Order: sequence, then C-alpha cells, then structure tokens
Amino acid sequence: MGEIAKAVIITHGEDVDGIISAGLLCRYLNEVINLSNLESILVSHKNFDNLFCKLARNSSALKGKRLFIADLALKDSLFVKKEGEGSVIEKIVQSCSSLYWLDHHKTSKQMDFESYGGNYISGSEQSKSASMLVYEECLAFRMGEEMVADDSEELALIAQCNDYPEIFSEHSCFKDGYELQRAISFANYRDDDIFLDNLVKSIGFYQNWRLMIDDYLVKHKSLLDFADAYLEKNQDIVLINDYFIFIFGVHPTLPQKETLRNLRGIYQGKVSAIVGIFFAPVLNALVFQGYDGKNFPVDDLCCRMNGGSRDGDGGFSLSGEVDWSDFKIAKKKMVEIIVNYFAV
Ligand SMILES: [Mn+2]
Repeated sequence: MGEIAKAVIITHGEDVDGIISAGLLCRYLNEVINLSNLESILVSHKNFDNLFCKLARNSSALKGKRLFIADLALKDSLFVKKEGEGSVIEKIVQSCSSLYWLDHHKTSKQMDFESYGGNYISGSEQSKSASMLVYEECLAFRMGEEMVADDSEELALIAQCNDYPEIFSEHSCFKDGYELQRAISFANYRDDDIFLDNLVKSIGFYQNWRLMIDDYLVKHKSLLDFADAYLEKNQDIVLINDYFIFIFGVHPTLPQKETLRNLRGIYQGKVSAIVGIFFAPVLNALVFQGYDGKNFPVDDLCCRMNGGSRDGDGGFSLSGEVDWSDFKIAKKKMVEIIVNYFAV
C-alpha cells in the first residue's frame, strides 16, 4: 500500500492553464513547503460535479490533507444545501486541513466559500490566468535568488497568452500555448489521463516538458495531420435568408477554442455567422456572430436549439442520430436546422 498523500491538487485537465497551474503548484509544494507526497486530480467540465460530490461523500479520506484547487470555477452547484446536511463545498472545506482555491473565473460565491473557512485567491487585477496567480502568489518571491534556470514565469506567461489571446496574441509565448493545447486536447480525446498526469509531474519536477509534448505530437502525427486536413477540406459558405454563413467541420482531436479563434480571425466581418460542427464524441455546434453588419440572431437560434448563448457567442448539442463526421451530411443537416429556424 502506498503512502497517503498529504497534498492534493485538483485542476482543469482540459486546458493549458489548468495543467500549468497544477505543475507550478507542484513546484511550490515540493520545494517551498517540502511536501513529498502529492496527488493530482484532473477534472473535465463533464465530471466536475461528480468529482466534488464524491469528495464530499468520502470526506474522511480528506482528513489531514491540504487541498489546492486551480483554474476551476467556484460553481453555484457546490453550494446547494440538501435537507439536513451542508453543501458539498462546506463538507469538503471542513474535512481537509486547508483548502486554497486559486481561480480567475467570475464567481458570486467567494464570501460563502470563505465563511466556511476556505481560502480564495483570485488576484487583485482582472485578466490573470490561474497559472499567473500561482506563480505570483507562490513562486515569484524566490526568483532572482539562485533559481537561474527556472522557467516558472515563462510557463505562467504561456498560460496567460492562451487564456487571454485578445491581449497577448503578439507575445513570444503565444505559439508555445498552441502546441501544448494541441497535446492536451488530443490526450483528452483519447482519455489519456496517464499522459496528462505525467505532464503535470514533468512540469512540477523540472523535467523536459517540451520534449514530452514534442514526442507526443510526433507519436500521433498521422491522426493529427488527418484532423488538420479534414478541417481544411471541410469548410463552406452557404447563403440562407440573405445571410452568408461560414460552416466548418472539426475533428474532435483538435482544440475547440483555438481552432475557432483561428477561423474567426479570418472570417469575422466577412460573413453573418460562423458555425463550427464538432463531431462525436464532442457532438456540439458552436455559433458566432460574423459581424458583417446584418446581425444574425445567434442567441435566439442557440436558445431555440436548447443551447446557450450570450452576446453573439453560443452553441448547442447535436443529435447523435446524424453522422456529423461526414461533412456533406453535416452541412446539409446544419442548413436544415437554420432554414427551419427562419421558417417558424
Ligand atoms: Mn484559466
């Protein structure tokens, strides 16, 4: 039987900021406060509630442990009280020896969280990734001493660029974030938790994480090349009700946010709407205002499709009965959805 972990890091396993903030927390825990036994848990959007419910139910396992949670939003669902017992987050805070929550997503629950005894760190400035918070709060103070070859600040900047591209797209670390995200997205697609876990450790223990990324991307080059070719081939502009709509198909191994960001850069201002189709296992459509002056009803369309949307950025789930990976079929079906929307 292994030793019991004394510190647990819980982070967002699907993106650059989540992985880097966990890696940097590892550095802090290992060197500064010398906790040898670490456990890291990677969370996806899909299993978030499940994991936290499990932690609350099994609260005796948290006894004596220090919990660090990074790049995850303090969601309202954690604060729901059930009859006769406290909320999930209340139980977790009260079971462990300490809980630090480092995050930059909007929350209205900070006061409640702190009233249970949790420590919430969000930084005083806006636009600061979780990794930058960890760097500044836990690591920055020791810089300039003997840590000559330390790339902690660079890692924090990579996460910063990836989370805030509109501010940092010209930064020299910007491209590194894309490579890292590609590997992370691919690993998530394959449920490759071992790779993701090793990546956190590789960063945390000052190993060559860049080499690890390169090796992974080279190892899976053929599928990644296929995904790139698929995207390049499967794009079209259709005309519906006087709206020019750019539709494209995305292989699920590609990072969603970054792929969309690149294509939006090209088509914004030239079309009325931009529609990305992500086929199984993702199975969703992301829809964006194209800003050609015609004001395509993105929010209303997504709402009608039982999805969500705000200020021209939205999406909805796709039905599993259609083969969305065949772009001809996918495009036809998407056109049908939009035509039906205008017909009612
Ligand atoms: Mn983040």
